[in-house]
Parts: sequence; C-alpha cells; structure tokens
Amino acid sequence: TVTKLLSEYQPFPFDLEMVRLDFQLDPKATQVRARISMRPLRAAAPLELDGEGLVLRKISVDGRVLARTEYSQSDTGLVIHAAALPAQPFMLETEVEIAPASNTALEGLYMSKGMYCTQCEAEGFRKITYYPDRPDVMARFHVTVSGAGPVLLSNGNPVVQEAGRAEWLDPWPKPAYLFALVAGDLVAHSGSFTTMSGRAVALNIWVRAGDETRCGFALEALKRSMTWDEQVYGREYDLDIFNIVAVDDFNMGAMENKGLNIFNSKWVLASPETATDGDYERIEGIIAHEYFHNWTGNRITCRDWFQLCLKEGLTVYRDQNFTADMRLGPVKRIEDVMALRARQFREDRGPLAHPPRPDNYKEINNFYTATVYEKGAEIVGMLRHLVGEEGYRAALDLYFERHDGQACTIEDWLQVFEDSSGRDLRQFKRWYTDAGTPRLTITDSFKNGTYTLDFEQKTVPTPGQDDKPPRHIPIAVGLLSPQGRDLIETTILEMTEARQSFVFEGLAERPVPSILRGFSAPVELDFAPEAAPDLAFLLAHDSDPFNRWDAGGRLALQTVVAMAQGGAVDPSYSAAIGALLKDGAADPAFSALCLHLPAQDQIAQALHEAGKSPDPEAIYQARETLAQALAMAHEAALSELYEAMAVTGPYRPDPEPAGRRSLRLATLSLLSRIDGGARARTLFDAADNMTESLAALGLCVSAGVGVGVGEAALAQFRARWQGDRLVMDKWFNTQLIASKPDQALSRAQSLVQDPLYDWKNPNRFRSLMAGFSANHAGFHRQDGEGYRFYADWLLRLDPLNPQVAARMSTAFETWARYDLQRQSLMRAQLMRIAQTEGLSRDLSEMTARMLG
Ligand code: DPP
Ligand code: ZN
Repeated sequence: TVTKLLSEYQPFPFDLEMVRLDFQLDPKATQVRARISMRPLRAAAPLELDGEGLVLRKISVDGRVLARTEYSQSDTGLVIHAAALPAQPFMLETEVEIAPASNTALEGLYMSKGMYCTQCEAEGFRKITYYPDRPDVMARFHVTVSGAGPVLLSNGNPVVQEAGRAEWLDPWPKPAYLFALVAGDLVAHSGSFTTMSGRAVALNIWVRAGDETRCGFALEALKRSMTWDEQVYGREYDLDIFNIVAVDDFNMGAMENKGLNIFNSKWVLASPETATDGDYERIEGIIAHEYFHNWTGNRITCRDWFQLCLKEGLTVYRDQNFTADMRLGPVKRIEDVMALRARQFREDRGPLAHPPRPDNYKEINNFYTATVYEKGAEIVGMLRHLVGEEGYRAALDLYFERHDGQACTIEDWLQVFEDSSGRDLRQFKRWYTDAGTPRLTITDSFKNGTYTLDFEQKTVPTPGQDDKPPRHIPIAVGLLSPQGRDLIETTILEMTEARQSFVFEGLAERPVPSILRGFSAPVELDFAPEAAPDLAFLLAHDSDPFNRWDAGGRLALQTVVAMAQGGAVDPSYSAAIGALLKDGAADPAFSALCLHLPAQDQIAQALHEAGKSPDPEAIYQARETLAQALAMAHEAALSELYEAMAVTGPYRPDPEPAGRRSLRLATLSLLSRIDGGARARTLFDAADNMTESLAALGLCVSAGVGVGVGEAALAQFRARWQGDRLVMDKWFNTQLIASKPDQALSRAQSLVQDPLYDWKNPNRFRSLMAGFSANHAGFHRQDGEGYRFYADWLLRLDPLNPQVAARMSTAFETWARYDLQRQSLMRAQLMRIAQTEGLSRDLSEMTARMLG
C-alpha cells in the first residue's frame, strides 16, 4: 500500500462545474449514470478518476465513446489519457453498475434493513461512481433517483417529487464526501424553523415506521442548534429543507452530508424508557455537531484529508460550547476533559500518537481519532485564550468572510487569527504539527512578598518525531489565600520557552496556586515535591470548578495508585469526600463527578508513568477496596443523599433532574459495595427510566452477592427489551463492563452465542467488544485468553467491515505499559493479525503502527 504524504499535494487540473447523477436503484444491480461538465485548467493533463468495485458499462467524452486504448483502468480508478481529452470544456459521461446489497463495509451506497443509504466520508464516493474523490474538488450536484421508495432523498432542495422518482438540486458547490442518497420506506417527524433573516426551513427526521415517536427530542435539539449558531456565530442555514435520517447500520456516529444528515439511529432516537440522561446529552451534542458542520466543514471544507482537524476540531469545539450553554458549563467542561484524558492522552502516549494534522497516512479512516477531534478542539480553545473573546469572534468572522466556498488548510485558519489579532502564531502552530502531550513541571518560591512560579515543559518523543521544541502554552492561573480567598483574577500566563518563570508581587503571605484553571491547555502537570499542592484544600476552596474537581481526582488517583502497591486508604482523601458529601451548596452533577473513582485504565497509566508495571488484578482490587472503605466511612451521609436525590414526577432529560440522578447513582454505586446490591435491585424494579434502570442493572451484576441478583436482573431486562435493538446494545455492553474480572471472558464467550448477537451490525459488535475491553482486568487476564478472543473477532470482522475492525483494534494500543509476559501475549496477537493473508489496508496499517 502507498503512503500518502501531505508534502505531495497537487491541485486537481480540472474544474468541475456541474455533476448530474442518475440512480436506478436495485439491490444487486444499481445503475449509476454520471454526467460531469469539466473545464481543463492545465494543458495536456490526464484525467484521474477514483473508482473502486465499479463495473464500467460506458464511458464517453462529449458524446464520443472512448476506445479501450484511450484510458487505463485499475483496482483503484481510471485515467483518461490527455490525448483523448479536448482542450476546451467538455462533458464526461459514465455508466457504472454497483451492488448495494452486498456492500458490508458500509461505505459508499449500501443497504440497511431494506433501506438504501450512503456514507461517503472520507473516500466512499469512489465506490459509487468514477470521480475525483478528493475534498478540494467542489461541484454542484443535480441528482435523480428512481427504482425504490416511496421516500427518495438527496442533498439540496427538491425539484421534482413524483411517485417512484425524485430530483434534487444542491445549489452549493460541495466535495463528493458530502454527497448522500437515501431511499426506502420511511416516515418523517417534521417541524419547521424560521431563520434570522425570516426564511422558513422545513425540518424532517426520517425513521422506520414505529420509531417516529422517539424523534421529538432530536428535532428540538436541532432547532436549538440552529438558533445558537445564529446567535453565537452569526451563521444562518442556507437551504429550504434540512433532512436527518436514522440508520441502524452505520460505522460512525453521524454524517454531515449537505442538507441530508445521516445518523446512526443510536444518536437520534430517544424516549425516557429507552435512553439514558447521557444518551440525551450526546444526542443533543451530535445533532448540534452535524448541523454546525454546515458552516465549518461544508461551506468551508478541507483542502485534503491531512487537514481533517480543520473542520472536526473546530466543530467539536463549537458543539462542546453549545452543550455547555444548554446545560451546566463547568460540568460539561469536566466531562470533556475526562474523555480527552481517557482517549486522547492515552493515544498520545502510545504507538498510535500522531499530530492533530498528520503528514502521512495509508488509510485516512484510521485518522478519525481523539487527537484529530478532541485535541483539535482543545487547540481552538487555546487560540481563544490567546486572542480573547472579541479577538476570537473577529477571527471567526474573517474566516467565514474570507474562505466561504473554499477548501482550506490549517495555514489558512491560523492566518485569519494572525491577521485579525496581529499576533505571531508560528510557534503556536506546533500544536497542529507535533504529536504528544507536553508535561509541565512546576516549582514555586515565596520571598518578601514576591511569589514565583517556575514551569518547565517537556514532550517525550512520539513515533517519527524525536525532536520536540517548546510549545506556546496558555496557562490559566489563580492564587488563593490560605483562607481560600481569590487573591488575583484568573490570569493567562503564556509560556513559550522550555523553562519560564512568572512573578507575582505585593503578596502579604505565601499563596496557594491554582494552575491550569478550566484546563486551559491539553498538558499534564507534575508538581515538584516542595510545590505539591494541598489537594484537599483546593477541593474544598478553589473558586475554579474544574480545578476543584481535578484536585479531588488527583487525590483519588494518588490514593488508589498507592493502594495498588499495597498502601492503605489515605485518610485525608476520605475526609475530603466526607466534606464534599456535606456541602449542600455544591451542584449535584458536580458532586457526582467528584465521587467517580479513577478508571482502571487511568490507574494503569499512572503506575506505568511511575515506573511500575501495572498489575490489572491489583488495580481492580485497590479500586474496589477504596470504594468499599468510602462507603463504610460515609454510609449515613451516602444513604441520606441517595434518598434526598430521588426525582419525583415524570421523567425529564433536563440538566437539573439529570444531575440529581447522577449524584443518586454515584452514591448507589458506593453503597452497593456494602449492601450486596440490595438497593440496586430495589431501584432496578422501581425505575421508570433507562438511566436508573441501566445503572442499577450494572450494579446488580457487579455487586450482586452470589450469581442470583445479577443474573435475575439480566434475564428480566432481556425479556423486556429483546425487541429493541438500541436497548439490547446496552444489555450486551453493561454486563461485560460490570462483570467480575475473572468472569468477563466466559461471559463474553457465551454472549457471542446469543441469537441476538448480530455481529455484522457495528453497534452490536462495538457494544460487546468495547464492553469486554473496558473490563480492564478481564481483558488483560494473565493467560492472554482475553487478547486471543478479541483478536479472533477483529479477524472475523475485518473482511466484512475493515473500518470498524481497525477502529476497535486500538484496545491493544497500550501493550507497552504492561509486564513482559502481557506485552508478548499482546504483541503475539497483533502479529497474528498482521500476518493474516488478505488483511484490509485499514487493519494492517493499525497493527503495523502498534507493533512499531
Ligand atoms: N461524520 C463524522 C463527524 O461528523 C465525520 N465527519 O465527525
Ligand atoms: Zn464532525
């Protein structure tokens, strides 16, 4: 396979004016006729078209059928020789045949439960017709669909809608990856929106009959997104209609096709009985994300796929801020940082580390990563810290004004910030081009009223990048008095050197520093021993909610890391939790986050960084022992809160009741460690909503004394929900996460025999496999059978759906953390995969990178 290089970018030598596509749908033999008007930009350039798995029926230029000698065909495309092409604008016409029913990769045009749908990002359009399938080639599309129905959808506005045939015209030039087509027996949940300039937009959420009662929340979330983008970014929607379609078989979360978003049904459909509070929040966030792409992604797109974070980082940043505005801002920020640390920091520390803007890849589908998305969003947040609120708005206004209708680069993006703010961002750019998470080491001193903070930054080498020059890091800092009062307003310190000191004068006494408030940069903090902060003090007093929470998290991590090496529970941590439980002023959602113990994967990483090899079983035991000790020490306060946080009245997914439920379930989780799962079982029987029902189910499995409690709850849940695919995904997933480590593998082995384990469905495959690998000590069992089981399933899925198999292979990315025996067991599975004949490009690139 070829490695694609950023440095080899060449513009496409033809302009595409109009693309007319005519689809005659058939499961086994869909006919696609394409007529593309082209204008040569360079003399004597050959015309290179991508195409995969297409049966070419006809190819002509200006009506003249090409002779077999006038073009060359390969597995990946077709090249029309320059001599066969006019020097003037011409019309290329092709006819190909494709078989959507046998498309199991779910890329291009495929079928899901009898319905036709498409997924073209990043390079799926080439499986539909011959085309320059690259994001910098933008054209207007006119699409005709027939042969199925009754509902026939494509991008843009409808021009003809008659029985069995529809025509759609998209007036906005777009790259092929934003093309979409849907056909089938669908019903709509509809509404409308009036834009800021008074235009009416028809809104539809298309689903299979029976699901239309679960669309109300998504439709309202869409309207809130449209309003927010007008109010906060001044961006108005630009078509007469906005369609969303829910599809059961989908590789990603959702896709922002112009005017026709296609969603994994998991991220659209919601009812109180079937969706959790977390699902509601994610649905709102993903609806917003895809809608926001209309400007950041569609109107302004990427020049090439190396620039993916240009649209994804910015759009994630926008959806995070939207959710923060709709819900509790500080709580959302904490959740986002938890996810960043769990996924992106993990990626950055391992063999898959890559810059937010990579400079080479073999398979672009492997770069839809936490680094591109979530770290990409953090970089936008840092830019905002550097230029300020007004500077940010000015930069974004200039970005939309200057680049509307273009395919852009990270350089274009940074240029608008430089031009609008006058700042030099050359050093800042390293955040895009360099991989790895910088570590800041902090020391401090106090003398004669002057307090000095010294920072040193270091980034360890990552694959292919040994040299790590210092980055430009915005560090938000506060200073507290020993009584817990803010002494200064939060200040952004800009670090640009490898070592740098910052001085604060005129202080009466030595302050307590609060560093990296709001998590102002995606870095790790190390405190020199003499500068080690009093974490319990910060947890009690910091005025910055993020740092308050983080202090508690650091304290918990220190304690559990010590316990995993034979230490005892730190009484100051237990006392701090006791104080938190009594703090009636704290927001319940915030307190709930403070009660979450560090994840086992995070503990393993911390041990590895301390130079120890993590023992998964000891980590599991330490975490359980800590939870049990907290429950015993604070049983009365926890029980009281458990009762007090009960929500009465009909279920609402709003932040206030959701926050109460999250605190209630956090207390239940601790209490289950000492009541044998009794309270969880009672709640499981009483719950009228999926949030409590599912959490209680997990606790019955993990805490249930004997097998009875857990197995009975699982059987009852399955009997009730076996007809509901989304809820059954939760059933598969939750029991694997909650299993005792020594039972996880046998449970997974029996679940793959379950008739409802439809492994070809990506959601079902992921719910089982991700549930198993999230059972840290179960996946990492000493005999390596967990690794073998997991690898067997990756190999089974790969020939059908390489994209999902490759994505799931990241369960092995942490192999280097563990003891030599586990390392060799994991590497043996990676090698077995890598040596499999006929392995996909996707999975072979991933295993090669992980093996190093
Ligand atoms: N559909 C994916 C997303 O929205 C890829 N663009 O992030
Ligand atoms: Zn996106």
